[in-house]
Amino acid sequence: MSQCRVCGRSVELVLDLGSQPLSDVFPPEPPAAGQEFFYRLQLGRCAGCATVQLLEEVPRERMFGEHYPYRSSGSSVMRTHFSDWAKHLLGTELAGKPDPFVVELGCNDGVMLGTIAEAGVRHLGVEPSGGIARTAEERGVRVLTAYFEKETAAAIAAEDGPADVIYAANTLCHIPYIGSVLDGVSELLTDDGIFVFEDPYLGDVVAATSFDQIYDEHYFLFSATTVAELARRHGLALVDVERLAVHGGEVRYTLAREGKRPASPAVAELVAEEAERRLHDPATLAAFADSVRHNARELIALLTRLREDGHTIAAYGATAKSATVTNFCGIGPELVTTVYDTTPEKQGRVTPGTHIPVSPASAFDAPYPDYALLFAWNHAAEIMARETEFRERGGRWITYVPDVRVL
Ligand code: DWN
Ligand code: SAH
Ligand code: ZN
Repeated sequence: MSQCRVCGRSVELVLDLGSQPLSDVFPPEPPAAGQEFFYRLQLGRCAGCATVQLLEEVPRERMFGEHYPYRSSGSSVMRTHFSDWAKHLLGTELAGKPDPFVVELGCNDGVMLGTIAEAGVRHLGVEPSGGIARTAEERGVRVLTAYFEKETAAAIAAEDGPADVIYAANTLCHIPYIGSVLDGVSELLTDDGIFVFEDPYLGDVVAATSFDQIYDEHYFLFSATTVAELARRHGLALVDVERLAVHGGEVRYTLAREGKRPASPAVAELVAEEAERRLHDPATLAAFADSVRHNARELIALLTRLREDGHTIAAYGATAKSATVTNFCGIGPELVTTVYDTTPEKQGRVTPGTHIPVSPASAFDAPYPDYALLFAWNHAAEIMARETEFRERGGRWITYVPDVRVL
């Protein structure tokens, strides 16, 4: 058993999703046997602090580097989400300060910091993936191409001084050396500054059986209960929580130095709700694991039956999440012929492990498949609003969240 990255106690297995490839490495063509990197995807729960986390670790350079393909700006809903947040910060935390400084971990293509840069506010994005870091720079964002950890934080503090706001979206849960990150945050933050991060919420993953939120890059499934404990261990306090609908359900956590800010009632309310529903109980998590196995069986049975009946099936959105689904269920090109996706860096390549060709989303109608498996289910509203003709021509969407359904 592995050791908890928060408290050091042992992590007990909750769900074994088997041998998996890297979720964001799309090979240019189907690799020869043995040429693709695989690791074991197992989710566990700490016997001490209850933090839900992966057991095994993939070296960070294999995941986040020059060719990391994810582009945050690929969704209009997410672009609005991040520009709204930047404007909120500009109008609240940053307003009235003489020369405020904002640091973002995992700024990706600058989807959030672009708005901060346009407002002329001092900022720095810390982004280890070189390709997307340059995209952010091209839009006027100042970027340090590095992994954020304690040493990086010390270097930033020495060069730029303390940060009023440190922000991380869908990034803190990607960093297994979380203690080093929290120490760095503590070192870099002004005395009354805030560290805000948003990540997929354990409560939503369990409620919706969204097991594709579990993959190499997602080391943690946080909750208010476990984040409060994480903060406490680093001289910080959880002072606010806000539930977000994006990416299938997330929580935005706000941390401040212990004793510096009063906690909003929302914190105690969410912690109480988690206790009430026994969110961290081994029995709850075991039931979640059963639901995952059930939904995976249902999905493979549906796809197999549709193919036997002579229907064509494609998929929509070559998400990192879908690597877990296709590899756990054994969904390859014989079941799903093509995955359509808007990301140039994924197109013309094949999906990790299962080697389904990825084609531009613009080719979805040439011709439409009978069924489209919605891998980007978290962007369902945005995608369905655009792809109305698929339905009009008799096409049907398939989802597997919260359960397997033809829509
Ligand atoms: O946590 C993470 C999140 C924020 O982003 C990272 N570890 C990696 C990545 O995860 P993902 O790939 O599962 O994220 P998305 O946002 O669900 O990916 C959507 C995919 O679908 C992208 O490849 C773009 C594509 N897409 C599309 O083809 N048409 C997306 C939209 C909205 C569309 O309309
Ligand atoms: N914030 C964006 C990107 C999320 S994808 C959004 O919400 O859409 C996760 C990002 O974290 C990637 O861009 C990856 O390169 C970055 N990342 C991974 N490890 C990191 C680390 N140690 N420090 C800073 N960024 C990191
Ligand atoms: Zn622990």
